[in-house]
Amino acid sequence: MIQLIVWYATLLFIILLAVVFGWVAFSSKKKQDYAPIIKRWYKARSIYGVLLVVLMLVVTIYTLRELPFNEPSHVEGVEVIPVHVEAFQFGFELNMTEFSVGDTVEFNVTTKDVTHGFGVYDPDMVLVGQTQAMPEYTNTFYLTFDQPGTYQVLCLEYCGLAHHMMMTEMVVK
Ligand SMILES: [Cu+2]
Repeated sequence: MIQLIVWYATLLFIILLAVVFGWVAFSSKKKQDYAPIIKRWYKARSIYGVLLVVLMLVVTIYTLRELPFNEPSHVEGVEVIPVHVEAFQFGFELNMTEFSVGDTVEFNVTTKDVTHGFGVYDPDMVLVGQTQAMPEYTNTFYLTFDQPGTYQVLCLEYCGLAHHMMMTEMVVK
């Protein structure tokens, strides 16, 4: 619901911007005494502007073509273990914290209060997966545990005075 409202609001503002831009461009053609002197620089600026628009369009389309980024990213057909994660100031509630090597887990992450991060670190303290914990949203990501040991979960979003103490553990056997 909220996404739909945001989407329509964005669309509305894009149209508004385009209308204002068009109106300014349309009403800026009055002749002035020094027009011939700067005419060719206006031309250069136009070419530069068009080049910029084309470049930005290409970059935008190229970088947005894979949206949404939270599409399932596990191998099709692999059985996943759904785990519910609820972040809060200042900790995490997981309905399951013990797994086996080779398990593919589907973390469904949300928060009770403010926005938090959910970052999973392997036993060598290398970040192996993360997502944002957002109020009223559930963000999903998939992780396959490929080595045994104790995995740390740290909050990756500054969320208050005790943010640095916000962590929990998962054990993989
Ligand atoms: Cu936090």
